[in-house]
Amino acid sequence: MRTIIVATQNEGKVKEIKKMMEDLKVEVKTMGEVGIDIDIEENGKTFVENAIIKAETLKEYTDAIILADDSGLEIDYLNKEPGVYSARYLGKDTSYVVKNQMILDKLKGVPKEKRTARFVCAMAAAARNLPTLTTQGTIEGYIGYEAKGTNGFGYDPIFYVEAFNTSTADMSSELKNEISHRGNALRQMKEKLKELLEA
Ligand code: ITT
Repeated sequence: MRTIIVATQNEGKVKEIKKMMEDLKVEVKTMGEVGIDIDIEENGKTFVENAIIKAETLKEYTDAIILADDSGLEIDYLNKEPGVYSARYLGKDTSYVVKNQMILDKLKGVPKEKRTARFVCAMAAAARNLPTLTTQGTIEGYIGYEAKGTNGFGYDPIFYVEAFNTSTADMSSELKNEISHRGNALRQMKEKLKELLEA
């Protein structure tokens, strides 16, 4: 059975990705589980560039397929910030309770129609002697007026989806995976990987 290593240090991403890969006939491992501990400089200008940097750097350390995720939140009122800097925005070690409150403060008094935002997720799958595959998914929403919900991670408590009138932190993991940027990117990647694994 082929092994896929999920190339992320972010536990929130690991949880979501592992759950969505349960139906693939592959062994899914984290970097921690296979003893790879490398800090990669994400100096790309786009989500896709960064996902490729992560996957292609790590493929040199293993015979397995590396699956990397680079994602983030674009807030239109803040000129699409934090974007590719989402993990580092307002300080890498600042808690998300504080970061989310700081964003709510920046958008104080801004009407709903100007609070539009989206999560973007780029995925790259790379392995030695194979062409690198990439996909991208997005989910449109808006920055709410208060943090809500305890599921998910990162900016989920302030990212609201119109159709559900609540935040992605206030949704079950099943629902979030069904509609999210990551779910969308991973479903496309699974299709591409299936072709590759069956070839
Ligand atoms: P790795 O590079 O190790 O994967 P990271 O957290 O540094 O972990 P990114 O550079 O891709 O990953 O930054 C993504 C950030 O965007 C993440 O830390 C969150 O703050 C935010 N983010 C991405 N997807 C999210 C989601 O589904 N829900 C909430 N926040 C999300």
